[in-house]
Amino acid sequence: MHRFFIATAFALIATSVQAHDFNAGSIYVDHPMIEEAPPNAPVLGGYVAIYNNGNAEDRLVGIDSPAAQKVELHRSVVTDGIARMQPMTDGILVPAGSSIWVGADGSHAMFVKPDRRYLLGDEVPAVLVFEKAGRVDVTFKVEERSSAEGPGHEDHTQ
Ligand SMILES: [Cu+2]
Repeated sequence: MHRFFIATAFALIATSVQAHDFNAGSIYVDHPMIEEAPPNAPVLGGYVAIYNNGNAEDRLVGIDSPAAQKVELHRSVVTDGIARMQPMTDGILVPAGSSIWVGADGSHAMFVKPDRRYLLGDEVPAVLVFEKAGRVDVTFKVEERSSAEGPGHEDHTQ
């Protein structure tokens, strides 16, 4: 009994210290982060790794955040030598038993008109909306620009 309590307490502590991954059924969300932006930046770029451990595909259809006027899924594409951002209106498919990174191939979550400036270490609340898994509460942590390298870097393995 006592040992169980201690183990539980440790688990709670570990969860609250790291608090950088989120579970919802077969969907596992790792390390949502936003790149630190200069003052008065009209938009913030968000990135996140999503794993689907189930045997049915799911789809990230949108992101809500009380900290921004709206959040759009974008992909940066270069046409005729000009970089443009295209809305990903169909969302992003997360195949069964697979993972995606919002950040790959120019994709990103664009937080439009943030309600204030967010600094390194700040947390930005958001809800990832999935077709099947539904609404998953997460927090995007504000990090330095250089850390948007995708899953597998530094602390992802811990
Ligand atoms: Cu964008």
